[in-house]
Amino acid sequence: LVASMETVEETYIMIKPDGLQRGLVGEVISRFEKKGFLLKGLKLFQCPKELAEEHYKDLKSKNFFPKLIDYITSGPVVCMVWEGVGVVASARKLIGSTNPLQAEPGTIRGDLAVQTGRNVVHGSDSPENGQREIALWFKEGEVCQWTPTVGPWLR
Ligand code: RTP
Repeated sequence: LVASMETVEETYIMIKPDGLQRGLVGEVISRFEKKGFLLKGLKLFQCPKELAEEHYKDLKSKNFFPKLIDYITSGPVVCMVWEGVGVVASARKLIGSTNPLQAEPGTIRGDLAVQTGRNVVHGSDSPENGQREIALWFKEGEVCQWTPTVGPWLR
């Protein structure tokens, strides 16, 4: 096997309240599984306002910030940690553009969403933010370190 040039990374992926309520949890998880990434953390969670504000702190000055916080805290979200070679950028590609109308068909948002303010899923935008967000959403011990026994085909 030729080893990949990319490094193994972790990213924080979150199914937003609309994704959960529309019954898209299996669909979203399935896309990451089929791609070949490794699920290391998974939980259903009602996000407190303070955590949503911390998560999206870089967007605090935006006019849509209050609406965004209301949206993210409107019901439970599904929090996930996915590991893999180049997973941060690849997950962003699988998710598609922020505005679902501009997202390519074949992406999660391109296939499953219409509105920017209801765009189903979040993915970290850098490995550094991935680590920051994992630490924010998961407690110590909630993220599993494990290796599948099927072989190193995708890693
Ligand atoms: P995310 O962080 O959720 O993965 O989204 P993103 O990087 O694609 O987009 P970002 O610019 O970081 O915005 C975060 C989320 O805020 C909502 N948003 N609403 N004009 C608007 O009403 C507006 N713009 C952004 C979206 O839910 C977006 O995913």
